[in-house]
Amino acid sequence: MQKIQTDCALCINCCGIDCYVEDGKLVKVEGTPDHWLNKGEICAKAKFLVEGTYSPNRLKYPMKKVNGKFERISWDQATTEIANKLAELKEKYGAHTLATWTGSVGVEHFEMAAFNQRFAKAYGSPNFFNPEGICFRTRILARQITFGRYPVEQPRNAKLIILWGHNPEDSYFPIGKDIRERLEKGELELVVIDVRKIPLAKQALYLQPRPGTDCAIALAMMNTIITEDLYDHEFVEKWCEGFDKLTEHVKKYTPERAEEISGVSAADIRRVARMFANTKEAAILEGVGHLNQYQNGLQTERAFNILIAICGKVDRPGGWVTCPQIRLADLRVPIEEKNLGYDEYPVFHQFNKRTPPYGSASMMTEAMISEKPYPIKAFISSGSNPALTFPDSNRFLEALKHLELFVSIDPYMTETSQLADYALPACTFLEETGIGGFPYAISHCVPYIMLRKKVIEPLYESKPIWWIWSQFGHKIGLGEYFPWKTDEEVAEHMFSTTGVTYQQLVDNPAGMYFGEIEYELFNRVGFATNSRKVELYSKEMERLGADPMPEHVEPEQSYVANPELANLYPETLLTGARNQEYIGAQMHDVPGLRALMGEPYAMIHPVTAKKYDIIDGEMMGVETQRGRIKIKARVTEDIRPGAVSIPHGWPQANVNLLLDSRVRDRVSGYITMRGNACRLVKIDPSR
Ligand SMILES: Nc1nc2c(c(=O)[nH]1)N[C@H]1C(S)=C(S)[C@@H](COP(=O)(O)OP(=O)(O)OC[C@H]3O[C@@H](n4cnc5c(=O)[nH]c(N)nc54)[C@H](O)[C@@H]3O)O[C@H]1N2
Ligand SMILES: Nc1nc2c(c(=O)[nH]1)N[C@H]1C(S)=C(S)[C@@H](COP(=O)(O)OP(=O)(O)OC[C@H]3O[C@@H](n4cnc5c(=O)[nH]c(N)nc54)[C@H](O)[C@@H]3O)O[C@H]1N2
Ligand code: SF4
Ligand SMILES: [Mo]
Repeated sequence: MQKIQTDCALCINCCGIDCYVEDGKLVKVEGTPDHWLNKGEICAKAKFLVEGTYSPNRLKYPMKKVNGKFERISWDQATTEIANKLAELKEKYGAHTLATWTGSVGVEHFEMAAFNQRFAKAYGSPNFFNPEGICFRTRILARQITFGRYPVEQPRNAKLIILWGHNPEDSYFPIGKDIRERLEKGELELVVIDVRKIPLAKQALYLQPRPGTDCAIALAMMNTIITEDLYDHEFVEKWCEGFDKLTEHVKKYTPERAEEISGVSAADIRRVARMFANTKEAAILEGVGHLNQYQNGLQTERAFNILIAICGKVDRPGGWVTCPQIRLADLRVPIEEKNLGYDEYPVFHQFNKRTPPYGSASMMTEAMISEKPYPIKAFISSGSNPALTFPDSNRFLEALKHLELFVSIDPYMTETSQLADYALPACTFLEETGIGGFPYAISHCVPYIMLRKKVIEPLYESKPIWWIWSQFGHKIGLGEYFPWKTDEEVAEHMFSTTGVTYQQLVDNPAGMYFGEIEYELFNRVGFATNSRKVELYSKEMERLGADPMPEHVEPEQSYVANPELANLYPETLLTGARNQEYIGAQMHDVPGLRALMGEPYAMIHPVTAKKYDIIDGEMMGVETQRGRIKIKARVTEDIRPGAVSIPHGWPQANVNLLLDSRVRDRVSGYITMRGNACRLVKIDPSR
């Protein structure tokens, strides 16, 4: 049996794994014992990587839809026909008629996003979309607004962690494991602020807010910290811009007012504020997307930034620290044309004249449907399953009807691939050599890179993602942009700007770790904002038409903002809390994982259940203005009364049928995935 050390690209954590191969077949997966991150452990998903890889749901060959049915075709035919159609559509509608899309896999599979963008932009279209338009960009942008750079959580050095809208034991397995271990050793104090009483909350000071009110809590914590003179005077005086304005601004956010808004007691708010300000090594550890995917998401993130800043916890051990970033080669081709969303969401697209290389996802479906500002007629999705994961399936399905070409590239025959004109089989990360590890510190990870090694030969006719985009390129006359011939050449090129060679990564199979953090970096370089200071008050946000300091804004469908709607839909829908067993809509067909979590369920409190006469385990309806799904009830004390928490990505209970992509964060344009008004419906068992 051969052992191949590589990284697990199933999720953003990128743990180290040892893959065992016998006769060319993957037979076993274990954690790499000396990997700095997961130290030999792997989560439920990775334990079933063998079953997942050899799933009967693998897409074996390129398929073309003919008269509503898929037919097997050759790669040559598929790529030639798609290239010809793209050329025709460009002629007819202009290059911006192409939209390309990649999902969460495009975040940890670097070639995927790189080649996707390279093709779209070489073709002449600005329309590249990815999770940056719905998932984690808001947290990055808000921190760039505040600090001029992107400091991230450093939980391993913290003595106090506020887990704020984040359940890492499910979503960030190695971080969650670390937190639990340190808690058990007594090295750590924990505060959990979450609508659900997550397992870690049982060993923490636990605060349970009304959904979407976290910004008010953060503002009231600032109120306490300033009133009680607990802030870091030296840091504030030297490094913060707008403290006087902030002091005035937060006066109205007394803990008592925040209690009225959030339901968390004023005493608890004061207590947490004091603990946080008085613990030197303390950090807010928040969800990657969760609170950003509320209607006041960007401003909530700004409030967290400001809390960190006035307590002097930036660029200091255990707080939020600036990590060195490893820059992979940039494969993007420059393009002048504006992104979709540029005018509608100026903070997102124009902050300090920095234009992101992707459009607002919510505008993509709108443009397909309205043909404004121009028709989008071609859509290529890779590494994503938007038919299930796009936060408003109805809108996504409606948008598809307007297309003249729809291609889905995925190792599996997904719900999205089923709808496509062409379904093309991609390799899984185990079947191609590429970039591994995580060179950019996006969340609470530190940058490190690995060689993601080919473990097995591509199954069936699967092809590496770079090869597929390159074929489109060669066949449409853009061959000069795609000179690479092998996985290794691509990886070598992408590593060429990192200062690390391909050979060094071959020699260091557990990866190379660039964790050297310069504390108090500000003393050397200041902050990269216009004022060179931390901007508590952002003039640039004000110029772009947004509040310069965060305010509490009610989710527009909350019972406070819209009592009439609440008469019909009195409960609050929360979607997408992660389960360790699954990633996005993936792996639901893996028997080993199904044995652990066989079906989706909606968490509801006994008080909510009683109101509708629903018992634990019963199938019930959940309805919003957008639609209805049927799902099993899990009745538990571990959720706030009135909240209904449903995971996303399940075909038999697709929660995205309940969301409305027109309900958005007005600053970032993010589609609201939580805080929507809903109701439960007792299903008559006799019907
Ligand atoms: N209601 C609701 N909706 C949500 C969310 C929510 O919280 N609530 N969360 C949102 C967020 S944050 C995100 S990031 C998105 C995620 O949305 P998606 O990215 O669409 O989610 P996945 O189902 O993980 O899709 C990834 C796809 O990539 C495929 N894949 C895996 N490996 C490879 C590979 O190597 N090559 C190729 N070509 N394909 C590969 C998988 O088979 C899978 O089909 O969902 C969003 N949708
Ligand atoms: N196993 C697994 N891991 C994943 C993923 C996956 O699909 N599966 N997806 C990956 C992706 S794409 C992303 S973006 C991240 C997402 O990761 P996160 O955004 O960190 O999501 P969770 O860790 O599930 O934690 C979110 C918590 O927020 C709570 N919450 C909901 N509403 C509120 C509120 O209004 N206030 C407060 N305070 N809490 C609230 C929920 O109850 C939940 O416990 O995870 C990544 N990791
Ligand atoms: S948390 Fe699990 S799925 Fe994610 S990288 Fe680690 S082992 Fe793989
Ligand atoms: Mo995400």
